[in-house]
Amino acid sequence: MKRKRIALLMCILMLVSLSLNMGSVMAGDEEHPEIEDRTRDVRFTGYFPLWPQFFVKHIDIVSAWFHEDSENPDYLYATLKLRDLNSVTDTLEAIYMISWTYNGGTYEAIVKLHPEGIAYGGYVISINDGERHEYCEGILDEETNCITWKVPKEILGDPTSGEVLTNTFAYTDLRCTEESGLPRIDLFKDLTWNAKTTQDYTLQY
Ligand SMILES: [Ca+2]
Ligand SMILES: [Ca+2]
Repeated sequence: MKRKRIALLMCILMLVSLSLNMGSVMAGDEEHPEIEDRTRDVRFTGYFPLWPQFFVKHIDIVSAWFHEDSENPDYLYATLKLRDLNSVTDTLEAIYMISWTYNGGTYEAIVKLHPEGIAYGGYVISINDGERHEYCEGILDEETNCITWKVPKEILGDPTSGEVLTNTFAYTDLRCTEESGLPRIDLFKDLTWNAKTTQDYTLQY
């Protein structure tokens, strides 16, 4: 009887320790992305297959995932991984975006890069009742080829644990800059309509 009690006590201690450890781990990661896109699939104007692809690899989406940090529970992190991210573009404007819907609203986290560097470090457009632009930090990391947005959850109306972000989607676009005076049409695009996987994200905190 005594042995059984000790075994039960040890099981409880192990479960408590496990749940404490899980609380400090960032949810969502590169190994389990919400979106896994195909590579070498950038298209001319978004519609026509393109070959070769080497000159557009900086807008080729590899994957995208959401994550959170138990020590910063007021933020939602959204990360977009490219095949070969450059923080400076050659001549064109590069647009990077992750979008999702939550509570009837659509949200788009965006970063724009220009030939001279970052044009917009990051912002979120909330398309609920008309567009609302909110600044949020966009972090570029050329080593990991990732852009990460640090989205204050208050922009989304302070969602709580267990609520779900749906219609997750990512998109990149190369087009002429405003300064060029050329038509601002979309020249090269990668969208995740053809992704291998697209999943919802359940908020952890
Ligand atoms: Ca791609
Ligand atoms: Ca794609």
